[in-house]
Amino acid sequence: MSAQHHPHGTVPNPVIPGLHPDPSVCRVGEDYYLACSSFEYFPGIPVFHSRDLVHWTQIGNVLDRPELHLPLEVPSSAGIYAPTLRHHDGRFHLVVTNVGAGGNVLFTATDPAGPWSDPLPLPDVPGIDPDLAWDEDGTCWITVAGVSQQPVDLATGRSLGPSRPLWSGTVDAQAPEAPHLYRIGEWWYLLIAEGGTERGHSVAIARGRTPSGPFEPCPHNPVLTHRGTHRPIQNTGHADLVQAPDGSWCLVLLGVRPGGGTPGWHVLGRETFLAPVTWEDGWPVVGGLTPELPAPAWPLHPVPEAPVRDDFDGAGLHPRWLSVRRRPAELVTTGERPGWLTLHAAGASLDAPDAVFVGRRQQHPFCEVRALVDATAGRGGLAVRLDERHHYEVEAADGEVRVFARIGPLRPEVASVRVPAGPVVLGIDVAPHPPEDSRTAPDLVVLGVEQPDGAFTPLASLDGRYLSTEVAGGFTGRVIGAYAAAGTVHVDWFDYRPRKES
Ligand code: 6LW
Repeated sequence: MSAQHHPHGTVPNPVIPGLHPDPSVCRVGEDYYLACSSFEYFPGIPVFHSRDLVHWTQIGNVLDRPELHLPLEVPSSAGIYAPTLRHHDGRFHLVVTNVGAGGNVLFTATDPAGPWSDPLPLPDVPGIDPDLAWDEDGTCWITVAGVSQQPVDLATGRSLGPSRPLWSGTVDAQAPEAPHLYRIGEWWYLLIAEGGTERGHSVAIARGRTPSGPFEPCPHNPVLTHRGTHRPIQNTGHADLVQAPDGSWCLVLLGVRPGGGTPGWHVLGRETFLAPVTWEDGWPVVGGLTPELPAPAWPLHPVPEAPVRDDFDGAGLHPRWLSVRRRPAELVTTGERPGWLTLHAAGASLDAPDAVFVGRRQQHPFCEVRALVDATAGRGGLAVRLDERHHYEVEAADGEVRVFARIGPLRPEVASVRVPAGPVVLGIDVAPHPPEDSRTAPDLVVLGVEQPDGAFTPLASLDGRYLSTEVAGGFTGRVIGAYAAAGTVHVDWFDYRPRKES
């Protein structure tokens, strides 16, 4: 996703919009690489490349092999939490927690686009949010949420010493997590998140003379929080420090963009934002974290905008396409009907953990999705998914198009219409709710069908709050895609078009 220049010399923030939480970044010469959590979605752990920390291109996924998929019993929003990505001794190292399916593991690669190694289990490393840092004698220290630390042999995955508690944040703050350790100048800095990943989220830092402390906290902690403010970016935390191309410093971090009336609902998940950092008396000072960042002083390297249309004419799918607990390649194919994506239902609906669903993250507050769907041999269509209990779908089958809304325990059929036999263009518009509408929704999800003359016929306009993280719970955000609930469904093309209001 490229962040295009804005006429008055700013760049949009988030720099990686949509469900891209817990960003971890590393610099290798003039190149930057970043990885994010992916939970139940596969391929897992998306990897991005940038030359300027502003414009990012997804170059692959760490978890992209059939044998690495998640067991069906792993709940949504469990699975792959919070990686740390580092480059050391000529190799990329990534540690991550597979919650509910094995705990902490290490992957390595020479090329961050892949292939990545098999996972090396780290059985002695407890908890979540593992961080990697090496001291001068080459010892690797893994620090985890809580905050505790132990030396680990990365050849065997076994610990080389006991786990020891470190500085664990400011007094009484909940959930000290997302630790990252850095050697900068004469100090070792320990950066953490605290306050929980909701509206109380914050970033705090301490420093010491050794990688294990003792650490003195920064006198102006938290160095970043938006709690208690009206700022449009909320839940700011889970940060990673990185040196910019001009030698200055930045934070990448997660944040959300709530919409609607109180308490506010975020629907895109936790997104990756960028914030400038300066240093005063050996402590970081985080600059303005705003939706329009002043264009950085260093050269920018814009990247091509993602195409609106996926036409499935090629052999595989772009790395942005996701399925649940399994890779899309295990569920769909572009080779059965040339130029079409073919989905064979496995009898599971979107309510099931093994739904045949392939989608892409919603990355804009408002967007339009259209797809040409041939369900003459089955039943399926387009869906906006939060999890198995929160999704809206427009479904074609047997010359009929129907809209369903799954909200917690409820799954009413909301609308239906007869359509001519054969392929049909289904559509989902995520639109601002009209100001005169007192529903204070963050958005309206409008599901419908295109008539043969191209006119879009809305069948249902549903309140978007029920597909928000505040309602569904968990750690993800919306994914919009195609599914098959019965038989075989073919998709000729899939259009995702941002709406300018965003
Ligand atoms: C992650 C923790 C957090 O492990 O949420 O925002 C958890 N912070 O650090 C899942 O993303």
